[in-house]
Amino acid sequence: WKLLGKARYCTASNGDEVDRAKQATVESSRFRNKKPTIFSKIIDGTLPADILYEDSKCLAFRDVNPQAPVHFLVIPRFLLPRISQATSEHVQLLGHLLLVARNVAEQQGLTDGYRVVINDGVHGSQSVYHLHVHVLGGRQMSWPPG
Ligand code: TR5
Repeated sequence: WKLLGKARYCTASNGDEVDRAKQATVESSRFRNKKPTIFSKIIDGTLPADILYEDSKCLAFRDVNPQAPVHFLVIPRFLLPRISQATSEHVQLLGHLLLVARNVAEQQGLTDGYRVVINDGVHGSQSVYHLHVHVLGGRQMSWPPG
C-alpha cells in the first residue's frame, strides 16, 4: 500500500487478483449465464458501497481495493456477465456506461487524464462476472499493463 496525499492505494503484486480471477472463472463456468454476483447485492442495496452516481441504467461506486488514488467501477443494473457476451442489443447501454465513466471522472477531478479498463475472462483477469468499467486515475499510469 502507498500513500499519495490522503489516498491509499495498493501497489502490491496483483497475483492475488489474478488468483481470484482464475477462481471466479472456475465458479462462473458452472453457471455460464447470468449468475448473480456480489455486484447484484450492491445494486439491490443489500451490500453497502460508496456510490458516486446512479441512474435507471447503471451505478458507479468506489472499488473496495483501489489500485490508484481514484478507482471506481461503473456497472449496468442489467446483468451482462462480460463484455465478450455483448451484442448489438447492448450498444446504447455500453455507450451510456462510458459516458457515465467520463462524467464521474470529471466529478472526481481527474483533469490530467485517467485509464478506462474492462477485464474479460481468464486472460483479462476478470474476477466478478458482472460487466464493469474500471476508471483509474490520480497517478501516472504505465504501459503496457501487467
Ligand atoms: O478483476 P475484475 O475486473 O473482475 O474487477 C473486479 C473488481 O471488483 C476488483 O477491482 C475488486 O476490487 C472490486 N470489488 C470486489 C468487491 C467489491 C469491489 N468493489 C467494491 N465493493 C465490493 N464489495 C462490496 N465486494 C467485493 N467482493
